[in-house]
Amino acid sequence: MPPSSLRVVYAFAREMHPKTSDVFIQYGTAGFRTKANLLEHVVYRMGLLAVLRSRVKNGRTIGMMITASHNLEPDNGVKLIDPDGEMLEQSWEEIATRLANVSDNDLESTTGEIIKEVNADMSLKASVFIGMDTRYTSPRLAAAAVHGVIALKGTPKEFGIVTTPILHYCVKCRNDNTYGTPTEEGYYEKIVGAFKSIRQKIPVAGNYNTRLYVDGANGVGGKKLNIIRKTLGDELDLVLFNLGGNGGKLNLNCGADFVKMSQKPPVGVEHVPFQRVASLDGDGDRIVYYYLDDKNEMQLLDGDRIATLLAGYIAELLKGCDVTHLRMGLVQTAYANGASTQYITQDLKVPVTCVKTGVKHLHHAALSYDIGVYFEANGHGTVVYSDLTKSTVSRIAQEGDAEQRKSAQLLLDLIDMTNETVGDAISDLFLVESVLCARGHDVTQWMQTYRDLPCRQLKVTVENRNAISTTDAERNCTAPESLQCKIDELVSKYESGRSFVRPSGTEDIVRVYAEADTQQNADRLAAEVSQAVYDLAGGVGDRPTVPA
Ligand code: G16
Repeated sequence: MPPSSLRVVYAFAREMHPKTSDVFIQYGTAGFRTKANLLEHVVYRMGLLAVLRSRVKNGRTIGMMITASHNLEPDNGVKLIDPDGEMLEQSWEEIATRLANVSDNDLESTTGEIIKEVNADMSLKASVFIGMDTRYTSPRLAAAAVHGVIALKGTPKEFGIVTTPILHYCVKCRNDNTYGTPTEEGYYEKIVGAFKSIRQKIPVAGNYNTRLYVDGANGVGGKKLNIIRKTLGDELDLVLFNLGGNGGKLNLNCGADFVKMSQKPPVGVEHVPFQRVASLDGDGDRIVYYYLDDKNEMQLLDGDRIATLLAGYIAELLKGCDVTHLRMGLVQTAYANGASTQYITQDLKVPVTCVKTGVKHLHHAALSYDIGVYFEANGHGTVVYSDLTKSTVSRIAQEGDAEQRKSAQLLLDLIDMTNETVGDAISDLFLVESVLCARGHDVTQWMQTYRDLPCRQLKVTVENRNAISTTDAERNCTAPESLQCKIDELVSKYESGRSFVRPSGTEDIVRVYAEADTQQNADRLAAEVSQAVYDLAGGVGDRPTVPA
């Protein structure tokens, strides 16, 4: 492609997707995310970038997902997906930010500079898969993405409304056909097929009950589960709520983020005591479970709890296979409840790595294990298996003795049921249901494995959230200067106290986390640390108050 053809990059920008705002936008925890009306030029430019990325990867397919995931309806965003179905390589985030922020007049020349810098061979074909969530602003942004791809002579393929993990899966399959078929139907066949296969081997037993309530967050995940529900027999009885009808708003007072952050059940679900409920987020990449007890109090089974459930069962199956040379590890972030980390290391005897927030960080750390289980407490996570693990387990499934073969075949089903590319609420739901069924456990038995330390998360609005810097997997604050000292002083007043702060990469706020021996103390500590953030980092609006 001669440099003169880059003129079309400017033409599309000027005529169809002009940059109408000077607000600086940064590639965050999971792509660009802000008010939908500030994003059209950004998404168009990411269409350009996706083509360059595809060419740098020798024409392998790249993904673009239009979504703001857990954020409320007025926001939107774009996540870029690399050829193996992972999040965009971090070294490209700076390039993405640069391209998103140049003026329309400089867009053509900046594109030319980036082509040289990344050494993109413009004569190669380029392929980009584009998906979107259910937001009313998504079709317009998806169209901008398509224009970006066309402007650099790439080939877009639109998947319409899909969950983020379905698009990750399709990208991976398009580039590696041993992983599956790159279609939504191919995804259902693999994940649901593996679930049906495992359920033929493990009949319902003990206290496990096949009924599962699901809060769909009024987003895409619930809609896809409604399709799956019709293909299920008596393996699982899905009762779906918050599917987007009856005026329900996306992620508003419902969904995984709401349930985890507010520690309250969602609206829109008809609760029955001790009934397991799974809550998804807006684009179907997170899941948490909960139930209401006989006092109508919510008991939360979050990402930490799912990670421990899966790791414990996988360890059991590995033992059944008589395999000792495969290393399993668990990856968490600073948000992991201290009690879960203690349970994993001391009871499960599985090593734990702590990394910065963002599945991109967890995913990479998990790849260093033969079996890497990674989950954020907010319910975002999956399991990755090395080639050695897959070949070892496949061999035992064929050649082992009867007991070994049984464990290996169950593990092969679990591997097939797992979307290894990214955290996936639907895949995780089937994994959890399989393990609970295999154990014959109800939610209370699942809950009994360890007792969470009471915790609280709060949000503080400040003038510039990037005034907060952190280190040590976000557990220590390095700026503003005096903030960490203040946090240490506050924490020292509480039994089992722990607290940290960090700027969100998806919302314009600072997140505050605190845990302590009682809920009252966790709530007080979180509020006191919030006040410190407000005072020392330029809080705006009302100063947070500390509960009496
Ligand atoms: C995204 C990321 C997650 C992260 C979450 C919150 O989730 O993929 O890894 O935990 O944002 O990030 P932050 O605390 O920086 O706002 P999602 O489900 O919103 O795409």
